[in-house]
Amino acid sequence: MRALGIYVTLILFMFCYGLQKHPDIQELLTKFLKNKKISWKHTKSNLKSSKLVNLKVDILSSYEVKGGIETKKEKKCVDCSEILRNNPTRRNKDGVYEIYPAKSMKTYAFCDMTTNGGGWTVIQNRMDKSTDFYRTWKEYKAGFGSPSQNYWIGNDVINLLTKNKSQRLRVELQRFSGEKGYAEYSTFAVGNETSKYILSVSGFKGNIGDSLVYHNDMKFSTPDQDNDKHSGGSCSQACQGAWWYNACHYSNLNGKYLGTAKKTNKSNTWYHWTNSFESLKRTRMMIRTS
Ligand SMILES: [Ca+2]
Repeated sequence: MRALGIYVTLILFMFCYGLQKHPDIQELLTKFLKNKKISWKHTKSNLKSSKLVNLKVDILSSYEVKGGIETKKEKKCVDCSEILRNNPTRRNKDGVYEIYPAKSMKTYAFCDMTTNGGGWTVIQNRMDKSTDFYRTWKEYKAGFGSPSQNYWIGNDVINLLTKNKSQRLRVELQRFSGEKGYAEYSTFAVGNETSKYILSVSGFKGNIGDSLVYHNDMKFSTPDQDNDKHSGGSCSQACQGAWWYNACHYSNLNGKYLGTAKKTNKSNTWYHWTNSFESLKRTRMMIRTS
């Protein structure tokens, strides 16, 4: 369709100059097309006299446009680190990007292109209580929320992004006092649904304490699916979240968002930072190929 559009434009252009000599037209067209992102060549011309007496002529001419408009096709990238590798101009441009965790699977992720060199795919983000995180297995599998605000990218996506290559996990937290802290793990992987999205995590460093090692090798649990080590009931239901519960937790980042620094194991909390189940103001989990 685009090629047709250009073709029609050229024909009209030629009629505007229909009374000039043909080589002039060609020259004009050459000038006209010189800076266009298309290549062209003249194919044929016909002269037809319409009024023999004063030698007024119409010139019919057709041009073939070769090639087309240049459209830059972005490569389909698996995650934010690949986006940054392919296009270094994205550095420091945080935002929502299209990613392809698998060939036929497109999703949207928030990319942190700034922190420690950037290239982080955010898999969890919480900033206020507008999004409910007390959700079913199916919802955690598929993901929910909005990448630029509160969201969980989805367990299937996390599995796809971590199954073939080693990923680093960075957890960033903020208290209601404003204080910020982080933890980084040198390896992080989540199994597939058959494994119940089992967690493998190791290599802690950071300034908020390690509240995830207790959850290493644990399966994911949601209110409607109890895969935890607590035989007396459902950790997910008791702690109002969805996590890799043991019996039950030292971290519960998908727990209730309370909006105050209240201390309860039902809240979105990271025990070893404050030695309590203090509810947090902001939480973010993001991964990157190391
Ligand atoms: Ca249980």
